[in-house]
Amino acid sequence: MTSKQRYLFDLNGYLHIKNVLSDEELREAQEAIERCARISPDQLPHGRNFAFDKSLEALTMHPVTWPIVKELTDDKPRLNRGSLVVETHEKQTMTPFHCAREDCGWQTRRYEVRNGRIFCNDIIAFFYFTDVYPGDGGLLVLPGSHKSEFQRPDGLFLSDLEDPNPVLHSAIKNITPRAGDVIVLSELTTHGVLIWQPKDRDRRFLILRYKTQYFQDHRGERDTYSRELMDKLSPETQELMSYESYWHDKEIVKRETVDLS
Ligand SMILES: O=C(O)CCC(=O)C(=O)O
Repeated sequence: MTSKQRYLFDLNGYLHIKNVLSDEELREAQEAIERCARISPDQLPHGRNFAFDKSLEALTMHPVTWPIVKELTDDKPRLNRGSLVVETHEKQTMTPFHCAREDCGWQTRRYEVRNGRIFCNDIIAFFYFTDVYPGDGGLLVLPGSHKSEFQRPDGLFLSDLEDPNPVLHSAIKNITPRAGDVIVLSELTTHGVLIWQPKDRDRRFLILRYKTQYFQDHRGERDTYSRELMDKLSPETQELMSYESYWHDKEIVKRETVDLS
């Protein structure tokens, strides 16, 4: 994690990193998601996810995000899930503001700074494959809310979830990544999603969810990938997804960059 990234992540609770993907990485991922989007999600045992193609699986340890994932988890990362999203204007309601502290209890999530490094036990990386422009809708964040000490009053910021053009409170920021950009967000940072406006374009991105390797956040069926899916993954990804003890050092973590075998 660079000192600039560390400063901005600590300040805002998220990072918007531009042009993370090379032209080739972006093209391969876009082709994969296009193939995946042609299959109905109910025909895929776990819906649309990162295991669909190696180009998507490789993003779990992308050279730009890998040092960030390692630092934030204090070198004890575990990939929990990876879902592909294809969102169109047909979704008529916004995703309300939420964060893991509000959803799961303040005791469950941590954001700390120790020895000049940031620790956070629940983070998300959004890899974008299509462009988002101001006015399109999409991701909203409340910068700085990862450090909030007070319960957010009910309905603060937005109450009508079906309003396609709500007036945003000045504390809220609409993030507009372009294809190839990545957003890294602490799950402690309050966020929501505006209704997608364009009728001729959709919003395509990959959600990668990381926790610490000893953090149990099992939500039943939703968090369990089949043996068949796990067997398809490269050994490096299987290691990234494994639960381990507090003391165990994963082999992949010792590497600055990880190529899938
Ligand atoms: O759709 C998005 O941009 C964000 C999804 C979201 O809120 C989440 O994964 O927690």
